[in-house]
Amino acid sequence: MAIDPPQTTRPSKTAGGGLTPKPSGPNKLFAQPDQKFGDFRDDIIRDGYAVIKGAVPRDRADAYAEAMWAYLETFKNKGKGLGFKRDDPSTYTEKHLPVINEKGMCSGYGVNHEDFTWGIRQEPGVVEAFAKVFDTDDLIVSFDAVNMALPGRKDLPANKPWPHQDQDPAKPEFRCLQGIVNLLPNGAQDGGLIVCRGAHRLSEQFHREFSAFEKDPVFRWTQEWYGFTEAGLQWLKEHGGHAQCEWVKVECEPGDLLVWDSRTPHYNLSPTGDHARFATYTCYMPAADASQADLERKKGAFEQTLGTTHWPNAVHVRDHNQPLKRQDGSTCPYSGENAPRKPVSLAERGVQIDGHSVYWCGDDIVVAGEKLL
Ligand SMILES: O=C(O)CCC(=O)C(=O)O
Ligand SMILES: [Fe+2]
Repeated sequence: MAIDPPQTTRPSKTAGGGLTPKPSGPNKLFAQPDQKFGDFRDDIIRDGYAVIKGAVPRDRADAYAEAMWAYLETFKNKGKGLGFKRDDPSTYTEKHLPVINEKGMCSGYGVNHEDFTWGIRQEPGVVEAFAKVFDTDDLIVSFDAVNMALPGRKDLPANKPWPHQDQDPAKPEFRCLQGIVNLLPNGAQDGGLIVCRGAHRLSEQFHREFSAFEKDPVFRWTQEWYGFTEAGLQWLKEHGGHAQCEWVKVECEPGDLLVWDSRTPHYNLSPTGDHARFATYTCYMPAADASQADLERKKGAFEQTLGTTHWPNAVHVRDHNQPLKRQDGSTCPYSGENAPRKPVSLAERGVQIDGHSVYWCGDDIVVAGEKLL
């Protein structure tokens, strides 16, 4: 089923022809002590995460999920696909699918630029949540992966807990809010996000008093990540007060937006029942916080339809020369195909969504009077 993109208009240009993004205002989350908002932001401050119910209307969430099933069924092969059929669990194997890792993540193949990922990025209820958290209307958005964790996959290694934070321990302040738009019913057996409630508030102390002296830390492939060892988890247990640092499986419905402070320890689980987990990772940050180098990388990712991680300023862009490997050691036959099925039809560098400007990449963005690209 075709999903019409949400209504958008172009952001207005300044007299100089550029777009000047508004930086975060005084009500950015964690900018002041004792903030009270009376909405999901209070949950983030207290717990490190929140669920925004129905951020995407149910009928649209269902249409995005349907688009993802159809994507798998017709994958890259002019409608014929690799033989995956949603109603036939015997086809839930790597031979019939794009490469999806044991965590359910699929990146590459241009999936980050398919119509459903772009549609979700433009959902007003999703954008609105991030605009509130950062107290600015001017945002940039990530080109992050999708999660298509199918039940009963025996051809993948077990998805063991991988508790981590997604930001550099040396930068202890609130910097990033991560987001997941959930698209299928997601109960106790359906896999999904597990968070350590309230532990974002202990993060600075943890790194100062514990991780700084760790002898055998978990390997970090990027500075913007930290993995917890058993000893680190024990520290959290001992230092969390009542109902703090309890590990919680976030249950949610199609269309719910899950957000968490990147300092909140978290991981995901795979489905153990009969149902798939479908979700997209979607994350925004103030455009004014991006540097010129960030925007150039982001522009490159946009033009080559490559994926990023959750960082909207394109801290990491997927290397398109890196082959997508199956478990049997072979390379997926579609590994190098980075083009989405349809070219991304965003002629402009940004759009206005319910009064908020979301920039895809940096062409017209001006920061402090200087045109960046
Ligand atoms: O899939 C999830 O629920 C979380 C994955 C994760 O760790 C992340 O997106 O940073
Ligand atoms: Fe993460």
